[in-house]
Amino acid sequence: MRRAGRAAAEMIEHLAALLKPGISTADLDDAAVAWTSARGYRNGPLNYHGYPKSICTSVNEVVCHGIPTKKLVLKDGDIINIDVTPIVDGWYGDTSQTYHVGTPRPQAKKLVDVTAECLRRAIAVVKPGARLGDIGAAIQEYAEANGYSVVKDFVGHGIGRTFHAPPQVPHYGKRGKGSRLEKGMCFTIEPMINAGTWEIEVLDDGWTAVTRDRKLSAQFEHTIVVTEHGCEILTALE
Ligand code: EYF
Ligand code: CO
Repeated sequence: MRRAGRAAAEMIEHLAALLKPGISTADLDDAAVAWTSARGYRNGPLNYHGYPKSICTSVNEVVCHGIPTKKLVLKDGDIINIDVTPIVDGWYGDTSQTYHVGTPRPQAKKLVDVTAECLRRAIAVVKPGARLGDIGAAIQEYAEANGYSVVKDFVGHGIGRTFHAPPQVPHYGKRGKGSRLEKGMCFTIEPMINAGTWEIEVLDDGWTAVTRDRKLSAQFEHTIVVTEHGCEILTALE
């Protein structure tokens, strides 16, 4: 899992360096395929439940599972979440980050910064004996204190030799509630935070989740493992 997590972190850093106005999300998918195949890795999303591409690219009001396409050319001021899951010797490493394209817009900057802080606060509460509700509460309290809402339709998940395993990890909840965490558990935390309503719709392509009010959404994701006294972020470079 350390190797898979490190691969995911290096892969997303590689793709982020390509971001600029004028690049299409299909260009990012092509670069992802080149990066993984050069190393003998595969991409978890490709053909997963029939998903047609190797990464997810979710722009502006897209909450998650945006499908890379030549038709979507990034422009100055956009935000884009890139979500990668390389498979290394059968192990999955899943991470995503939201980036500004060109010059950040102030409202987008606040949303992206708050979402990153939601993930940091969630990771900070992870240790043996903590509960899943402690993770959700850390995210929900900080997001709502900043006037944002938490997406409820998608959750973090156990991960290892399969992409999605128990437990489900909601990004909302109550402290002291839910299952207890145990040393050795590997799972993702991947809060999706909306500028407006928490409600989402899925577009006619059957994959792309967008905010119901078409306001901005941001997401950050890490794969972590619970350790004796806390946790290790497997998808961080440092
Ligand atoms: C069955 C999918 C299935 N799921 C998760 C499957 O990186 C991910 N999360 O952090 C992630 C990426 C993909 C994914 C790509 C495809 N799927 C998506 C939506 C609905 C669904 O229903
Ligand atoms: Co992911």
